[in-house]
Amino acid sequence: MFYSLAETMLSALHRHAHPAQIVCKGESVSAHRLTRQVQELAGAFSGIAPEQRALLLLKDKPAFHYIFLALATVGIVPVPVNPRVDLPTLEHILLDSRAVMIIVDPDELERVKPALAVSPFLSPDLIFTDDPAAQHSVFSLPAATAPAYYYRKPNSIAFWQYTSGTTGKPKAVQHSQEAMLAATRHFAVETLGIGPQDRIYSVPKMFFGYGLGNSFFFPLLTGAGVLLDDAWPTIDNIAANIHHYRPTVFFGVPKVYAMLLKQRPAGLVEALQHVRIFFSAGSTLPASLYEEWKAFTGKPILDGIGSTETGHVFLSNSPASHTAGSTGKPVSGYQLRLEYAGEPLSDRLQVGELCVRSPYALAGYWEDPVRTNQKFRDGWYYTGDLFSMETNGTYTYFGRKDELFKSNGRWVNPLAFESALLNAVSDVEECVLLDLPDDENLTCTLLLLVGKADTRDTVTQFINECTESHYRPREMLYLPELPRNANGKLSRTELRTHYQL
Ligand code: 3SK
Repeated sequence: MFYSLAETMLSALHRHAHPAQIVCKGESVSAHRLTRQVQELAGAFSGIAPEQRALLLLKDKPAFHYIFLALATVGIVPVPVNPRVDLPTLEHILLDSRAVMIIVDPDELERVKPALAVSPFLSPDLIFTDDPAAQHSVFSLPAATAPAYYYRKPNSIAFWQYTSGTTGKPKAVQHSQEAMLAATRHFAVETLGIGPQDRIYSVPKMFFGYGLGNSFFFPLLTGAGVLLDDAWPTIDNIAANIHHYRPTVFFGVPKVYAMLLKQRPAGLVEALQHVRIFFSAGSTLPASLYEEWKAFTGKPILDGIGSTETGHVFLSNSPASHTAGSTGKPVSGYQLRLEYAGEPLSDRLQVGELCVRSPYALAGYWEDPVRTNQKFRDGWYYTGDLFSMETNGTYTYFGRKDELFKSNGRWVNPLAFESALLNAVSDVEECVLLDLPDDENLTCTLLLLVGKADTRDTVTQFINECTESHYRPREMLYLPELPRNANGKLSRTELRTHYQL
């Protein structure tokens, strides 16, 4: 069977005919206008040979939707990349993907030009911005022909994403045409119940897999409306967006919820009354944050975990079943198992590495057999995340496999320590237990904390009374905030290079 992802998405748009499919900067784009823009642009792209890659360095705005769908219509493979990407990473992505085309946000074009010159694959005629008034704008290309859909098999590659994981240069994940249709059906519709009645607002941006599902695939395929904000998120613009758009589904990361709780912008609780789903992913949601948010808004935050490799969220709480400190149950369509030392775990309460399998997920990284062999075996994706499964089938997170370390010859699980500390001392907002070499190259621990400085005594008391001696940090350091990467994630590797004992 041959088929087109773009055709499926455009027919869903036609079916729902949303009058305000996208809202951005106070303006609405109807499903009808979106379709027209896609078709005009696809006509302009139809002279370019299909199945080649086009990098999109675009902010969250309607042009992202037009361009992605127009490229998919004619069979060119869109590769969304953070518009603020640093130049060495962009050079790597250009060379690794052998992209022939790039469309760059006008604010970033001058900055990234030196990296573009490095690629022999990029065609100088195919370097564009999305600024309609600029000379090299995709929107001023002549629409040569009426576009024809480029039909391929459901498992043919539709788009790529780059993921850095915890180490190394970013590697490409190739997604099939059916991957995000399955993710939308199983996660957005069956788990969260998203439909045409909803208004979605995702703080994570579309260059990140989490945001791409939330703001591109889910609304267009389900008929829900979506708010796009081209500004980098701050608490002020998040609060203003909630106030003006009144979303019913809000996608965030734990840090966003923690900051909203801390700053409590005026009128926020009233504006949040329309939200029926608060969702969180990207990093684990502490039980204390779940409880505080529930006390603040009256509603829970549903925590889940996903990955670029699997398309989207594969383990999640749901509106019908949610517990503080739990990551929930497998999303339908995904098989999960826990493995320890190469064997599936039989005892449900033991901790093991979470492995995921789905008929739609990729089986390896583009041209990277070494890292493919590290992360994929027999169709299973090895997440590197440690979980236990409770007797009711829900999963609890226990940190990253590669974050366990030995101190005084005994294993330390930093995440278990951090969540116990956050639960025990409510004035600690965030904490990280880092393993660092001391002067004699022995592993010692440093505890980084965000919170009120006067928690020092309570924290010390908790550590002395509630933890074993090998968990005791050599030093404690209070910081205004913890440094995070562009996806809002903490990198312990980067933290280790910043701090010393
Ligand atoms: O949390 C993540 O890393 C993620 C990545 C891609 C898609 C969805 C999610 C939650």
